[in-house]
Amino acid sequence: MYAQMVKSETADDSAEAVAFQARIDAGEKIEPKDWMPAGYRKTLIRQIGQHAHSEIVGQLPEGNWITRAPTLERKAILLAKVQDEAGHGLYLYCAAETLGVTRDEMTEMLLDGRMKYSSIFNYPTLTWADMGAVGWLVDGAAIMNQVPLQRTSFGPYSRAMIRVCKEESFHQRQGYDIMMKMAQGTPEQKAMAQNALNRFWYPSLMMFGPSDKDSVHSAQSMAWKIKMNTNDELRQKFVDQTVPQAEYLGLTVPDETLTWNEEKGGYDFAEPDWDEFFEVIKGNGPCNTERLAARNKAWDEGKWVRDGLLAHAEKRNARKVAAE
Ligand code: BYC
Repeated sequence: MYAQMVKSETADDSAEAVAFQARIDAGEKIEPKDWMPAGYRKTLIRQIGQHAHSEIVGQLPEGNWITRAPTLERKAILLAKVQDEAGHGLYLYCAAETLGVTRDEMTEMLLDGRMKYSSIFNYPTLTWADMGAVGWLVDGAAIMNQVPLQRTSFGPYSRAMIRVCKEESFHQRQGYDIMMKMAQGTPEQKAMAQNALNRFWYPSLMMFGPSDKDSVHSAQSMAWKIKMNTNDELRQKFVDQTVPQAEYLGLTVPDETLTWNEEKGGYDFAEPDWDEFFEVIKGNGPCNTERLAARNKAWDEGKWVRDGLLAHAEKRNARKVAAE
């Protein structure tokens, strides 16, 4: 169905485009110097760039708790996780740079609102239990999306995903471990865990993007294997995986309509509030202003470092040229 829709929407029947699609259909990887349609390049820059920004902005809600982690061990683990997110951002910026855009250009587009980052990071982290919920649900949703992306058609993106997924699995387990500890703790700790689940459940479902009928990019992105599944397919898999985990914790998913559907072999569940989702991605979520202000501050305050590194590189280069 998707392939038919795409064919009628795009009219590029050039020999190059036909050969390109044949390579994708045969499961070949596309490498940076290969010919690619302008739309393929543009979509990848948008998606990989947005993904990279999500990793970097995603450090903020968790960084908020590093100084307040309840034990030295928890602090060390959280610190390592937040550092991993920075690393993921860097691999992804590098992957996007192979498509002809610089990291500085992408950063400027993030800072002035031309590029997005994941909606989830516009929600606040109010208690320590939120570190559990973020690791368990947010990293869990990220893995659900990213495991198939290890097979995505663009070589540098798929290779970056392999490493990212390994680290995300550790992140999810550390989140679940926090939830487990709190759910088995005092009644107050269990209530904090339940409250975190209540607040992060629907925003986590939103991470997969709008429902398929409203997803503007899915058809073309799937034909190009930039996306491997639809938004609704991944959301369903996430719910099916996560509900038994919540039951194991003794916590309740905040959805009274949740029921197992024998026929489809999955849960029926309530959709998130899509009006809220579209407001958040337009910049009107609870923390959008704060997140972008933090990134702008870091960018402005890091200018002297960037300038210094550039001046140093220019001097070294000039010395090298003079010596030759
Ligand atoms: N947030 O046509 P659609 C992580 C936008 S975090 C914001 O379905 P697409 C991490 C979309 O960009 C996860 N915007 O789009 C975990 C488009 O607008 P534009 C980061 C969203 O691209 C812990 C419009 O809505 N992962 O890893 O086919 C700590 C229509 O949507 C969202 C990735 O980025 C959203 N949730 O599908 C730290 C994975 N959803 O661009 C970090 C790679 C949709 O036309 N990305 N929009 O203005 C993807 O797989 C896809 O881009 C999406 C959306 C599934 C997210």
